[in-house]
Amino acid sequence: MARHLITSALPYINGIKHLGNMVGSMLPADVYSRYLRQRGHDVLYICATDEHGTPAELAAKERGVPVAEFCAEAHDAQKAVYDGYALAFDYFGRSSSPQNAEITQHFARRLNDNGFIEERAIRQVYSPADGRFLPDRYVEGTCPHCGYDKARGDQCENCTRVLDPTDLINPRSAISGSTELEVRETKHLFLLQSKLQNEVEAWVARHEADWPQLASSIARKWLTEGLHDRAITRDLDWGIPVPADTWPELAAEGKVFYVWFDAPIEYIGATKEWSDEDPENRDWKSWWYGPAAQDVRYTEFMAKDNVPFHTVMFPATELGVREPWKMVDYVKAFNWLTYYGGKFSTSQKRGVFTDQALEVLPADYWRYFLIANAPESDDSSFTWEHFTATVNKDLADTLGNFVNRVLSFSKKRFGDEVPAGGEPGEPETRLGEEIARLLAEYEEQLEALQFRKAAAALRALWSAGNSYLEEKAPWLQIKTDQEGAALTLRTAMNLIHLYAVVSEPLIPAKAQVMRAAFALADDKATWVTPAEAKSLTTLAPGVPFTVPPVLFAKLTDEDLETYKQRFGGASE
Ligand code: B3M
Ligand code: ZN
Repeated sequence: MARHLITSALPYINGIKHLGNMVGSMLPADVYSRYLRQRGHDVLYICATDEHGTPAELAAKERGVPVAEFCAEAHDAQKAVYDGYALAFDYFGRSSSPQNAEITQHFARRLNDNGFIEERAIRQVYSPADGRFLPDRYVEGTCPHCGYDKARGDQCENCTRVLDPTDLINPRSAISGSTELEVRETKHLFLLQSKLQNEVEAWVARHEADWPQLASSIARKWLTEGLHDRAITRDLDWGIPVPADTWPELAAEGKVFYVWFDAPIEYIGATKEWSDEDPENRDWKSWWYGPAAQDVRYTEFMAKDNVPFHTVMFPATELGVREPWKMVDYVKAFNWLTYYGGKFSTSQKRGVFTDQALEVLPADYWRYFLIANAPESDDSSFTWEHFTATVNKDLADTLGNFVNRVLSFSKKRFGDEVPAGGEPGEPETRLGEEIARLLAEYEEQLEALQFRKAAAALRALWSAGNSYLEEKAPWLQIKTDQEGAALTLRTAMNLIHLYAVVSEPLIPAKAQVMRAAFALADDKATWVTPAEAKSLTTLAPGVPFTVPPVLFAKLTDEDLETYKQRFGGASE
């Protein structure tokens, strides 16, 4: 039993996310957390909304509500969607919490004490047309590295390089589009990352061998470019204030910390939010600080554009604080999920948003499809054709049909209890060995955080049941050999119970339905041992069962057409 701290990149507050967003962060983190919990590990899965920064401010302005009110509502709206997907966070916090403010200010003071923060007068982009200083991401232009013409002043989405607004070619205001930009002088705090370059490099070198190639290559690229000192404050009304005890002048001017400075700290902040709800039983520091946190294994989930911040910038902050804060052990990074090969786009209404997807079908359909097609080694494309075909083949035919066929046939012939039947023979031994082998493969892939391969192994487990059933054909067997047919059905029911347990990380709701089909006293999804997988006799004769409704609906050509009409398909 180990202690696992798991975080997924914090979804930004301004709006409901699309499916691509969820498959690259929260969903795999949830699958991994559920798996580890079932194996008996001590798991803490933390996430939160990332609430500071300009987009929140602007979204609130657009809605005509105070930004704090906007964020509170938007947080609840996002949380409701994630509940809809059964994302089992231990805590889903808010980066605007007092806990985060306290820890962020503490980090800044410590960085300052250690000589890693400096106050500098800078010349910043000011837009007279908008009447304000433009934060980095509100300056747009052409990327000097790759030529992408919609690069933002903080980062180029196309080549993932971190930028400064003044790097951009042909800069313009992203708010008004105005190109009449001025540069004015103002004071900000700078994090002297250049002083931490060697330490970060040494830290990455100690860890990158374990990381997936996607994470280590991005970290390396960033380190090769060299760590630059970065402004960590902004001129905004909304954010964590610069502490007045340390920087009275900047505090008086109303400077706040840059959203990317406080967002990763919210992983800690949200853990404290969790702990503060039940301080007698929860100890946030034991997950994050000092010797108590030494046995914690910390895994972060994120899409590739977030990798530089997690492998280089946040580690630089943590190192510079010079306190024993827990640093990440494993960075699981994802490529993009595309929509028919193109970008998911909010503004162009292309693609599927997480709330809309739930209007179409229940969460487990999505969870399974997305994990089975997670953009791990490469980008992966969502199409409705692929989605409906996968649902029909894997979920409706291979799993759902098996469950229903076995249970309804047995009920018809042998009544409401698991039948006894004769002693297991050669086919059962062969099946047991196959199941044990596939289960080991599934466990290995989950432990290696290889989600597509894990889904493939799970599918193979379901298929093995189908092959066994075809081979034994109890519907023929029963004509000549009642005992034999009963054995086949009892074995198949044991498979259903095993599926109910091991499918839980991917399809928790349907797994629960499968488990509940059997009237077991102890309905816990405790993981299956290799011996149980091999013997397939955990479910004893005489256990009452019921036949659940069809687990997964088969999708028709009309369904497919409806989805494409509603969301746009290949030709759009
Ligand atoms: N909120 C993701 C984004 O908005 C960002 C992740 C923060 S993780 C600390 O692109
Ligand atoms: Zn670029």
